[in-house]
Amino acid sequence: MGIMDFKPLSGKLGVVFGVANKHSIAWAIAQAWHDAGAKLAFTYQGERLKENIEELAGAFGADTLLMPCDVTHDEDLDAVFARLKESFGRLDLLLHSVAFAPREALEGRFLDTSREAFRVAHDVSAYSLVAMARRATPLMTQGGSMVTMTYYGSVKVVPHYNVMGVAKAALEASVRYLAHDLGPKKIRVNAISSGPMNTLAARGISGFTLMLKHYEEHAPLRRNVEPSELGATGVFLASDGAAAVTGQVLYVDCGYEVMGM
Ligand code: 0WE
Repeated sequence: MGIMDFKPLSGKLGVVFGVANKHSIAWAIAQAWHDAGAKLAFTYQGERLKENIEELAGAFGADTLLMPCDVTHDEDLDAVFARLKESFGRLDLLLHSVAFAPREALEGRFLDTSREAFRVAHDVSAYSLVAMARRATPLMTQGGSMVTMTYYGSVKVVPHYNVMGVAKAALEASVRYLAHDLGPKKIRVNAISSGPMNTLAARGISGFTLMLKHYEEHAPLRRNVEPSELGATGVFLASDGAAAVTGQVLYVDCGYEVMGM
């Protein structure tokens, strides 16, 4: 038996929110969960992204459950978890890898954030975890693991991250409160704080290439994070190896977060 035959998530049933294309962090973690033996269902946001996900998830078998879901619509979330109950009967893993703030809110001053941009950023990027967790809980009858993605801009000022930083702070606090509520049910809730990644969400952010270069020069490991490394951390958090880990923000950033200058 080879080392790759070790399947820490064998028999686990999971749902993944946030795959847009092959560069998505959600896709990196989904592949790692799949390789570790999990059976996965996926949601996609809008018809625009349906073809992408069909092509990607098709590799996991033609019967892979794919469901449309706008995380700001309660009816969409209700339908997703109803179908998960029908198809899987139970749920063990949930990946939340969803964020959005209106473009203009990520460009100028935080001071100028509109009420609507603030609301949308928090609804999509933070409340959606709570909305998913509440619906997933009754399906996690044997305990479970929920994982979300965050970024250091929640803790320190990263110029232009603006309202997303405030929304990620709300997300990280939500992780702690959910961990408290769900611990008695053996459901763990954690966040991965990733270094910057070259994904669709990062594309077009002015100065993003410079930001990758900055991390490469200043992170203790002197490089950027690989998608497969987020995958491996996702497998750890989902596995029994992390059975005593909940409510945490785990930095997977090549050590950048420890630096004071
Ligand atoms: O969380 C993020 C980005 C999430 C994101 C990206 C976009 C781009 C397109 C949320 N909303 C939008 N809205 C859009 O219209 N990251 C951690 C990546 C990121 O984004 C930044 C960063 C980093 C790092 C924006 C400004 C400064 C740094």
